[in-house]
Amino acid sequence: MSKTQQLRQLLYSQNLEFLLEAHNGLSAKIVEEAGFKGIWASGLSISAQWGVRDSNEASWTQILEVLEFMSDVTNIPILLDGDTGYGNFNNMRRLVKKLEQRDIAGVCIEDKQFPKTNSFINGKTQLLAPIDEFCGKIKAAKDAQSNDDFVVIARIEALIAGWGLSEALKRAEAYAEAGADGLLIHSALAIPDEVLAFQKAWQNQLPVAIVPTKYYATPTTIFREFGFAIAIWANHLLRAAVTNMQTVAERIYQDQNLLNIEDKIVPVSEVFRLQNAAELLEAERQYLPSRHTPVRAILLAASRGVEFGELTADKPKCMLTLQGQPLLAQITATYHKVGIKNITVVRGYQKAAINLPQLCYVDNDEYEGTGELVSLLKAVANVASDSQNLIIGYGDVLLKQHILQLLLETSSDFAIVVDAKERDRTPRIRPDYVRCSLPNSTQSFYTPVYLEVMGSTLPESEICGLWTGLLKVSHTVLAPLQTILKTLDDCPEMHAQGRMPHLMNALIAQNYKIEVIYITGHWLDIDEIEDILKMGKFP
Ligand code: SPV
Ligand code: MG
Repeated sequence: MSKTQQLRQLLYSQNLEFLLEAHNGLSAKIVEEAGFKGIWASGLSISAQWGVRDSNEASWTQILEVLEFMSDVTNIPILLDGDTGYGNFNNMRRLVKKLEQRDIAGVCIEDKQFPKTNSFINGKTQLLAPIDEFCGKIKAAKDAQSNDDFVVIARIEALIAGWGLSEALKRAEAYAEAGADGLLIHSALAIPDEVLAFQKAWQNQLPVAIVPTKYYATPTTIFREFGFAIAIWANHLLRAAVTNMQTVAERIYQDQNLLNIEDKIVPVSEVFRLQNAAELLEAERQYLPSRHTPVRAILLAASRGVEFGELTADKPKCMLTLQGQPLLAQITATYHKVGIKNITVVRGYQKAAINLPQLCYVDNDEYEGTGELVSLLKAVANVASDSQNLIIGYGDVLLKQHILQLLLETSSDFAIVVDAKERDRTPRIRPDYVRCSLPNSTQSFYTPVYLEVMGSTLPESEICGLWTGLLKVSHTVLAPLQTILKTLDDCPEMHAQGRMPHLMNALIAQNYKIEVIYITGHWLDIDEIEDILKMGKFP
């Protein structure tokens, strides 16, 4: 049932129904969860939660914004306390249109002058609207609604302003005639006598709502017996919030600690529940699959870096310091920035010198007589049955975080990052060149590109770029990866000298597809002293 149909049903049901006040999305949700069938969007409460007066100080569009939050998080109808309609008949028409757009089920307008004052502040001095003018406003509202079920309630303030029962009844007749769907009769007395007298005389020609704020001690059965349609508990969540906020604020101020209040307030998990945080986590699983499969990294850092001579006498090159920070710390910081916290570093040469916190370590103590595939095999053995995707990289390659981000976003089982520009550079020591299904081009931007072969001695004309040392392996292929590494390791030559390109080519030989992500620059392989100098300029 639509929200407008629900409110209409509450108004016309044979039972006494109840609305509870809400003043924002959170309180609206709390009203619904408590079991109420409808919400009173109270002008007093909404203005008070902003710390302003109930005198039209907040603009009507600000009210609309709150209503939108309230409506979005609830499935029960909202009846807006629309004050005097925020202007004349014309403002009223626009209000109705905007309320319908936000799925607000109805509006209650009161027959006072704009700007209104709360009925409990000097009510007797308040000016009523001329009857004919207010009837015009009701008609305008009814003509403006595009949904037949939208409800317009006319609120009579004659008792508040001291004009007595006959004036209230006269107005009731006129408002019913003008097309109101229901009436609200308001009274500031501490006893219900005024509203009961009205109801007795009115004889339910239209359903009548009441607001028992002042005559709160009246038993609800009386309202039922008198046939009122709706009782509105108009400001009680706002007042409850004030009571609790004052108590808690004073307590924390005095104690300067939280010990006395922690068990008196809801845990943050309850706030998360009310915000429906669980739905977002679920949606993220559906819409952000690759980014939200947890990812770990393995960084290969077992070699000394002989090219650095004395600099690496007592530490491996990944621990060379520049600008006060070891190279490895700079590299792992980039991984951390993209959310990869679980990083395993494979140590070998001078392993005790690699002692950064927050990293896991695997040691390849045979690093002198083995190739890097042995290091990788040792690390992969620990993660082969993992449900996390894996990024394999080097402990001496600096990168900008967007490069890792690109890898994280691919859904391919295997993916590598290739620098398309590096093919033009002077050859390095053992460059890992690649030939791919497509060179870097506009076409490769929207067509998947796959690795065909990786090696240091590819013919110049075939080279599409230089591998950056980054490989992504999805968790679903960790077990086959381990098997292939073991098979390679069984070959003595590979055990002694196997490098990552051998692994890539072995994967291709077994028909695995390795997606290629092209980049140009923004990474730095620290291979020689000259590279260390470039590190200072690496942004
Ligand atoms: C409100 O809740 O803002 C009302 C009811 O209009 S009363 O405050 O009693 O006027
Ligand atoms: Mg009000």
